[in-house]
Parts: sequence; C-alpha cells; structure tokens
Amino acid sequence: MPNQVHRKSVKKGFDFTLMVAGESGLGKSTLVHSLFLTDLYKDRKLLSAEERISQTVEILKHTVDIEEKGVKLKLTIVDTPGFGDAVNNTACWKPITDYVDQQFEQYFRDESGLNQKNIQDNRVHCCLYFISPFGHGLRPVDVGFHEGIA
Ligand SMILES: Nc1nc2c(ncn2[C@@H]2O[C@H](COP(=O)(O)OP(=O)(O)O)[C@@H](O)[C@H]2O)c(=O)[nH]1
Ligand SMILES: [Mg+2]
Repeated sequence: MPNQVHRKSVKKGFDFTLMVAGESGLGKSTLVHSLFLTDLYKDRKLLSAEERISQTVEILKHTVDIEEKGVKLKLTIVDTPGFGDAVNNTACWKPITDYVDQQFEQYFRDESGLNQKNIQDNRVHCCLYFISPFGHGLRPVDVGFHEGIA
C-alpha cells in the first residue's frame, strides 16, 4: 500500500507554490529569477527588455516543470509588487493576502466538488518574506502583512 501510494504520487507529480513578498527594492524578483528561472533563458544570449527584471507592479505567476530522478514537480513562483510604492500605503498588502485566501477558497471548493481527481493545487505553500536591513526591526507594513495573512 505505501508503495502504491508512493508510485501514484510520484507519477502524478507535485504542485508547489512559493511566494515572495515584502518591501520594494529588496531583491525579491532578482532572487527568484536567479534561483529558478535563469535556465529558461539559457539558450539566449541577449535578454529582451521584457525579460530583464523591471519593477513588479502586479502579482505575477511563473511556472516551471522540474523533473528530478523521475519525480515531477510543478513549481510556481508568485512574485508580488513591493510594498511602499504607492502614495497611500495603507493596506497595500491587501491584494496579496486576498490572493492567498482566494487560492485556499478555490482549493476548498474543488475538494468539495465532483472532480476531485484532477484538482490543481494553486495554494501558496510557502512565503518568503523580505525585511529591509536598513530599518530598525519591523515596519508597519510588515506587521500589517503578517496580521493580514494570519
Ligand atoms: N547589491 C545587490 N543588489 C541587488 C541584489 N539583488 C537585487 N539587487 C538590485 O536591487 C534592485 C531591486 O531588485 P528587485 O529584484 O527588483 O527587487 P524587488 O522590488 O524586491 O523585486 C535591482 O536594481 C537589483 O539589480 C543583491 O543581492 N545585491
Ligand atoms: Mg519585484
């Protein structure tokens, strides 16, 4: 039985979603690009303007299919706009915490639905939260995000 379950999940593969969040300009986009997405462009010498990292202004999803030792992984990276860019930064984390909630609700709906075999798991499994090294501890946006996500 454990072997069957094991074989089945290995064949089907896994969904894993990593989100990065935090203040603007801390290197979130750069980190995810250099960790996971560089080999997507390895054949090309010149990067187009689009591929160069520009300021993130909306929630962006990149998906890469990775296969290692026969195990398939569908890795999704969710890059988020930095906090503190707008004139009014009150609740600037709201779109991001809403996104996380929506993915959970969607999964919950699918799980209670009829087609439970082919559910795509888009929930955010892990969030890397960036903290500015220049501040003294946490800023109000950091605390707000944490409370919003809890
Ligand atoms: N010195 C240095 N600069 C970095 C590093 N990572 C990113 N940057 C630069 O910091 C700026 C902001 O990076 P970006 O990835 O857009 O930050 P984001 O707003 O958190 O997504 C860019 O000009 C990057 O080239 C790093 O590790 N060291
Ligand atoms: Mg960014």
